[in-house]
Amino acid sequence: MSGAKRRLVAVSNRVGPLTDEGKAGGLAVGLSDALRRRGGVWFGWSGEVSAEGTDSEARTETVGNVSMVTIDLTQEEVDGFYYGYANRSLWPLLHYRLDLAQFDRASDRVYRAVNQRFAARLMPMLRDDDIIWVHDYHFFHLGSELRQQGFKGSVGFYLHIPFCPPEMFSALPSGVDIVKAMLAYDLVGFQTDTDRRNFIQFCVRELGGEKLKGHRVRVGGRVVSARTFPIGIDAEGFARFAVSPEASEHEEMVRGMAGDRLQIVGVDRMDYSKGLVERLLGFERLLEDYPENRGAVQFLQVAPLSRSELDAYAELRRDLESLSGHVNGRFATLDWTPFQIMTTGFTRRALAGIYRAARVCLVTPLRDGMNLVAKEFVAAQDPQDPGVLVLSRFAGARAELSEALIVNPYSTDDVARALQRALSMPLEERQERWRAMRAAVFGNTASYWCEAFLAELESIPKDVPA
Ligand code: GDG
Repeated sequence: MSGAKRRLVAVSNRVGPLTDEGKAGGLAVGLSDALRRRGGVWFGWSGEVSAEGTDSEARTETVGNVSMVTIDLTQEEVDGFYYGYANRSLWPLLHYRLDLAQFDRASDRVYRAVNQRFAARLMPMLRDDDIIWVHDYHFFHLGSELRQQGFKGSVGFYLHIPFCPPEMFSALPSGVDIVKAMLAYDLVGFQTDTDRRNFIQFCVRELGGEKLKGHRVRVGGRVVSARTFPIGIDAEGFARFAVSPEASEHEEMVRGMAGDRLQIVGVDRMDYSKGLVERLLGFERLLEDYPENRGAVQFLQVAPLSRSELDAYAELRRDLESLSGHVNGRFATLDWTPFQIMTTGFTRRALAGIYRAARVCLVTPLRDGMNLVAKEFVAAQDPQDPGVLVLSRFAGARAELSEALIVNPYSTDDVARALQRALSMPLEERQERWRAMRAAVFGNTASYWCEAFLAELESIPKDVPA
């Protein structure tokens, strides 16, 4: 292989930021690093709605050797592609919530059409030896569309969310089409071995595929590589944030608010996959079963609103508000409010300070691809006085963070017991557990994740002109 790195073309629903480290999450950090190193294009939806939609003129913002290119969607495309198929069908289903998944063929059609349009708009930007990396459940069909439109080079796909078991995935009316479309990629990457196995099992059981050596699967004439690449964070960068003036100011504010009470913190988009209701019930059970905590702990949940146009999300908000009123009404005293929820977001530096003020971080999703909050919490801790991570067994992060207190988020008793243990954990044990988790978080960063995926994709031979 020649020394020069091939140009990278990344596709994701939303793009950027490329440079603003204060705003960038794990995906943006990893990708912008790789894009800067290789040069390339980052292509996605502008977030804008216009009458032209996917036919709109592309907006390009260029920073050094990287261009961020975006196009609009029409209102109909937003409704069918984004809210409809991606977030009413795929998101709940892939998070094992068949009860919440809605299927309708109109939004399936719009989803495919948007994938086809994105491929068509991308094609003229591509060079034969580009390496294309498509992200997440919004674009399952994009690779196959690129192939149909004649692209022969390397195309990889990464799924940021779980892949549910085949018995469940088969409920999706267009499930077979989705998996067949995934076979057009050279490499499909997953957060955990469980997700990867679920995908392979679907190929074997439902499509008559054959499992080959080296994490490959053959279906008909197609061979695809399916590998696990757990996503990481910019650990050094986040640890630096945690000692920035803005972080310290927020750390002090939270500590001031808590007084000499121990602080429990949760940070999640307001999404039913994050187990927020179950978590609050666990906190209520703590106060019920371990009364010594009454007046001695408080719980701050940061939960910025997300997808609030969808019924399931509006309902979750109502449930949380009423449960939080119930818990506070039941236990509050004149000088103590046990639970506080905030739906406005913070900057990343401020968040780092909030994590640092916490004695316990509750990360208890019912199902989560990875969960970067768990890793950010670890990176933000003070080595002299680290907090304790209580982590769901159903978060992808569990595979790397086994030194957290692992809980079943559906079990109110289990969450309450783990909270009690975390709140009374001696300093030495906290430090020991934190050191092990720190090693994991700093050992598998966003950049490492990105380069591991790209190296694997590049190692798969393609017959394209150099
Ligand atoms: C998907 C998968 C996978 C939260 N509140 C604020 C804020 N956040 C940031 C966190 C964290 C990010 O949002 C959330 O990331 P998660 O990984 O926890 O969850 P999803 O958004 O569901 O992400 C997930 C991820 O993709 C990456 O592959 O791990 O499993 O579901 O970075 O810090 N950021 C700011 N203010 C807030 O108030 N600035």
